[in-house]
Amino acid sequence: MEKESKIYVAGHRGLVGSAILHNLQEEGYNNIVIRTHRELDLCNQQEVRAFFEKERPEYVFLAAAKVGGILANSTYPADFIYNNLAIQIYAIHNAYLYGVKKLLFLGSSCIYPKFAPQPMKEEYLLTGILEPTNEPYAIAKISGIKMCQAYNRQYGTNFISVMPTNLYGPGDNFDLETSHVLSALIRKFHEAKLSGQPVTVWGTGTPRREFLYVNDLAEACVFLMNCYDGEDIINIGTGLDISIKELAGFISEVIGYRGEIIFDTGKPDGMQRKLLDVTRINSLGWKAKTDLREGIEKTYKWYLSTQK
Ligand code: GFB
Repeated sequence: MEKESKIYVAGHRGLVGSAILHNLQEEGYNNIVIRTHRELDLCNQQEVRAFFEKERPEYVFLAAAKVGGILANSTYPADFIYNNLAIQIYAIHNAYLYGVKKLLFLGSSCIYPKFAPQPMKEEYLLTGILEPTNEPYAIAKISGIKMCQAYNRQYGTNFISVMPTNLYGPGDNFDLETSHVLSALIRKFHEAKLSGQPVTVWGTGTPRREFLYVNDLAEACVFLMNCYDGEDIINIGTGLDISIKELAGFISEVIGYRGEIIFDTGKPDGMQRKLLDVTRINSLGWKAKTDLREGIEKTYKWYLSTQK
């Protein structure tokens, strides 16, 4: 990308899109196109086509998606599969029709099989059954990967796909029903510290997850847009995981909560372990920078700033 290249960041108000937009601006890219949901409904075929016809972006970061934690995925499976498929189909097809030079599609680590060996290598895609709590979302994301590869093969486009691990950071969703674990626990521990009530953590606490600070992901996406042209998907993570119980301990320390922690085993655990093998991106020359404690502190600080 040149500093003056026309770059469309789809989903710039979301956790990932806003971090990518911020990174591009910091790096001096000065011809960025954005649209709010009200200005452009990415699930509307005509609107998406008209947008690409008018703006003709050279580069596209496809960070728009319907996302949520384990409960949201199990409660709204239709919304997850419909919205994600629709966004991908129209954006990827119009990127081809209107000559986009390169598109970066954001997938998810939940595309890998439920029982995949850990850490999960890129080649484990489609080698086993998926985790049922997020199968519709995973199927949509796998379709996005396959669409990028199919367009590259048939039409010679340059559409790459990246698979981020579980993300967190400023701008995350803190709604207790729909959020992911890290932001949910920040809110729960913060509120429990104020109320003196115990904290309820879902599941057994034994599942292990890898957490990547969203600004690191944004940096990796801009890095790959500039230096990776390939058919293969690329994992983006830290290569380190911790149990949900350890995460709860970590967050309680940062927040200064010393009360009781209850594990609600009536809630699903989801995948027992979900750790990405990051050999491929590391060998391209990128590594995650932000350690978990520092990332939690920054995210908590941001959360507190929204409470005033
Ligand atoms: O973050 P999370 O919802 O995503 O849950 P997944 C991770 C683990 O934390 C699960 C536990 O074992 C949860 O049961 N957990 C404990 C909690 N307390 C809480 C809480 O208060 N809220 C939440 N949300 N979890 C999602 C997928 O799976 O990960 C998506 O459903 C997506 O498709 C995303 O891929 C990255 O890692 O289980």
